Amino acid sequence: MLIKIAKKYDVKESHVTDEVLYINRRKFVQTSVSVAALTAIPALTLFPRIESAELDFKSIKKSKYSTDEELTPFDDITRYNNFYELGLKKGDPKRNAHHLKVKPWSVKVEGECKKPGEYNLEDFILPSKLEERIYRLRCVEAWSMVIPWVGVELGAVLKHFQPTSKAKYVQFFTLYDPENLPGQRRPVLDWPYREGLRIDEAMHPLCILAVGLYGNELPNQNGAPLRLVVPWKYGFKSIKSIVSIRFTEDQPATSWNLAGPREYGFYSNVNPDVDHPRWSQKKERRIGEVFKRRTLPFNGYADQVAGLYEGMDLARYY
Ligand SMILES: Nc1nc2c(c(=O)[nH]1)N[C@H]1C(S)=C(S)[C@@H](COP(=O)(O)O)O[C@H]1N2
Ligand SMILES: [Mo]
Repeated sequence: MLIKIAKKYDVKESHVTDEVLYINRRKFVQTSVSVAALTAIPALTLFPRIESAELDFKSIKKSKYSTDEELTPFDDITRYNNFYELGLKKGDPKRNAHHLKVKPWSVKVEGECKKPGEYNLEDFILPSKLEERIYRLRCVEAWSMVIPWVGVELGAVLKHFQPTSKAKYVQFFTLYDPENLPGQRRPVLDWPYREGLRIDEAMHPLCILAVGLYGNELPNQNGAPLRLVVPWKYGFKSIKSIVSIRFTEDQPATSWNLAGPREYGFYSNVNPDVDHPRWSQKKERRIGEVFKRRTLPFNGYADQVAGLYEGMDLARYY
């Protein structure tokens, strides 16, 4: 029997991406619940301030790790999103952005570390450390963008919490708030959304915790007030709206791996040689462009990160 729920957020199957459709079909079976341009803008002050934490954005440094590729326009970055807590269609997160309450916000730090506790953003996001990092983001759905993030190096933040020698991995969780977040009222994924990295991946200087983009605070739909950005992995590793960080000895569970273990591994490095079981990863469409481009190993960051995986069979550890 099919039961209709949450009518307001019902989606037609034709509106959702292949991958969600497929995952959802399995969920139907399991639960018997029907689920159904501007160019780069120079004047940063054009953008409305979106209130989150009280962070000072006055002195953002440029990073040597930035790409010099053409930026994806602000409008595309903020209205073409994946944030299933706010809906499954690409336009839903912007439309539902107001359902995410980002004030007040704190982050719980737990597990294998010497400084666990409940922190405010201001406790570990130091304004003097804020950098602009222009990174490619490559979604597993084979589209990509170039995004000017504002953030701090993840490794520096993690060191602040003093991980012990048992901390081999770090896991991140998005907030769980089904009363406010429409997407969490359905079993699309195992909520809350969670992700993880091996500790040496997390400590790599390319990993950042982003608090802004285009020189201003993060819009809610992009994961305000705090999100991970791991540029050499598929977009889904870059978990949004983080409320907890847990250091673990064992490899932690990740939402997409739980949802489809054959399709989404723990590592999820951008790898044109390992197809997703249902589509190729050889090419990608840069949002705003007509012709597809070749996808580069590690999303073009191979020189910096390939060493992390020396001796590993990346077809097995996908
Ligand atoms: N909490 C949470 N984080 C998430 C997601 C999500 O659905 N929920 N989607 C992921 C996916 S699939 C991608 S491609 C990126 C998209 O980031 P953007 O919308 O800022 O471009 O966020 C990732 N982080
Ligand atoms: Mo994605």
